[in-house]
Amino acid sequence: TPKIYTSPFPSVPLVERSIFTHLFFSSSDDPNAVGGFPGSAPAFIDAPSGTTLSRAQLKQLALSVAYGLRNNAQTRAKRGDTVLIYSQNSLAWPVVLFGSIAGGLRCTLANSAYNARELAFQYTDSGAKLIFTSEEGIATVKETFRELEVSDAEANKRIIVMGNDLQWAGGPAAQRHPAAVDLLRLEELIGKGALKEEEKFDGKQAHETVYLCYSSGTTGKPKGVETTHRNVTSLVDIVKCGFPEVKYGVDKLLGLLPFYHIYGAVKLLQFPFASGIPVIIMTRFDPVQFCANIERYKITVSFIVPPVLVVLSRHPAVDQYDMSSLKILFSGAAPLGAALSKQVVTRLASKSKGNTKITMLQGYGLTETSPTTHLVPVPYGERKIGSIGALLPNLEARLLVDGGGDGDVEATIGQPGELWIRGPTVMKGYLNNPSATKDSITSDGWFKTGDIAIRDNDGFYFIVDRRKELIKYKGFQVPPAELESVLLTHPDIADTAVIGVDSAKEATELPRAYVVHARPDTVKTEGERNAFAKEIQKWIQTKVARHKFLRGGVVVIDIIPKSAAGKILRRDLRERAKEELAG
Ligand code: 4UW
Repeated sequence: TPKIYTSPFPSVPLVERSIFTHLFFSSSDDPNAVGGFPGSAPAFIDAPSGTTLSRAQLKQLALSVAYGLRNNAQTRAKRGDTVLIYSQNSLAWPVVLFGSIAGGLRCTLANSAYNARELAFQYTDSGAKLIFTSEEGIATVKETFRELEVSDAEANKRIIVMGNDLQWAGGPAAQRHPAAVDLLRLEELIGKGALKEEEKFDGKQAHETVYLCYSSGTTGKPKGVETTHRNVTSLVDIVKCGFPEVKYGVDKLLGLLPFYHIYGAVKLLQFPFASGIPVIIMTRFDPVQFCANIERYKITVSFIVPPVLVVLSRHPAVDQYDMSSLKILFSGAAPLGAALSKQVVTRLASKSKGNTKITMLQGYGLTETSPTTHLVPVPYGERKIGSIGALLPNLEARLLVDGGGDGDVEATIGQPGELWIRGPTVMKGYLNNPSATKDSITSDGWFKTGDIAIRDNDGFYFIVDRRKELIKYKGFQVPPAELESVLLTHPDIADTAVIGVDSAKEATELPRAYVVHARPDTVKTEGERNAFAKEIQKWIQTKVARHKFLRGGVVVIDIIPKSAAGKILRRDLRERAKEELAG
């Protein structure tokens, strides 16, 4: 019989509603409340200008954008259509996201560093009709449509600019991109009417797909993850139990992680709103602005990734700003080293002569689990350093070791095994990909994470290894299969394999490519090999987004190690890389 672990937290009741209804309409709402908190309370704040959207304003704007998207002569969006959002963080983001979902649309969230090829893939694969883009993204979006052989006139009808101009929110004006003149702007969708329909399909919507974030899962290229309304409403409700000390009227969150990644989309745009907590939006991570905003807005909580801690452990800005308001730093998306974590806590405490007592916490999750499955509650911060925490309520977990022919067998306490998760936050599946879905979710609903974990006697989990081929650069997914297919388009590359190597200095993995030259006699000397490796490292920068650059190096080899079945032996390459980098 399988050993099924449950959560130490009591189960919470879950709802069958749309995300929009769940967040914006609470049964206890008096006329001045929005989602259980005063409508006048701040929801999102643009860090540089201080422009604030209250909860009531956001609700109004979302219903207005929903109406605009459905009724604008150019967009004419229909329920179930997909919109792609391609923008760095901004105050327009929550308006676009909640406006789209209020209107019954699906959203596919794209990395704002993507190039035209990467964007074209996601646009096509997700079946998107429209693209919301920041001013900065316009050129790439236009190039994307050219790549897809869509005429300029037609392309212009499919683009909506979510610009830096915040006049629609009572904020400052900003220069518009010259290429934006022909394009529809978010502002033009606002104020034409308000959608009243959302309640009509509310219950029915619960199990429909609402988000399509992309993840490579355990193998292969990025796939659209079908996240339903119920996945997200469940996540928002079950994750609250991990933050009983995060309170309305007291706490403020810094929103610096990208909203297009599931971690930001759910933990910054939805969970805080559901808890009545304002989020101060930063466009991107900048060490000085990070510290300055903590001082200026008296930030109490920040969700981060491990490389941010590296910066906080060293950067002089930490000494120049008052960061004593900060209570909780919450890390996820990549492994967090205990030493680094202690170093930052000690530095922040000593600089304020002990006034700053920060609790470093960790959470774990995947795009496929909407995302959080584990987190460390505050009282355990110090005792369980390095742990991803305890299983969240309403979820079940199993740990399985490869039984070697006997199928999968359960790991014993302290023994590493692959983590499987079952529960209401597990995705519906991969979009238009039944075989990948079948490989990752068993017939009785267990999702296989591809991560190797240990569970201790207290029910705390530790990630110790990864079974899947995925590489994580600073929390971003780098699917090796995608890089390999790009590398194979280079005329001088006959074969290749990409793996991740650890950089302790930057607290991240770095993608490293092994390449076989198409004409081996031209790379006989060490000098020739190095020159070719450098050339490839440069070349890839013209082909992929920044987080996929081959920062871990390029190595020319004679043959890629493969199994009899032709599978790349990545473990062998990882061992080899360790030796190369040590020597
Ligand atoms: N330690 C080691 C970790 C950890 C980790 C993730 O890009 P995705 O699909 O998704 C994410 C989600 C991160 C996240 C979600 C919710 C949350 O509360 C939180 O804590 C703050 C973080 O990154 O990548 C999923 C893969 O990323 C690795 C792991 O390999 C997983 O399969 N990963 N968190 N704490 N590894």
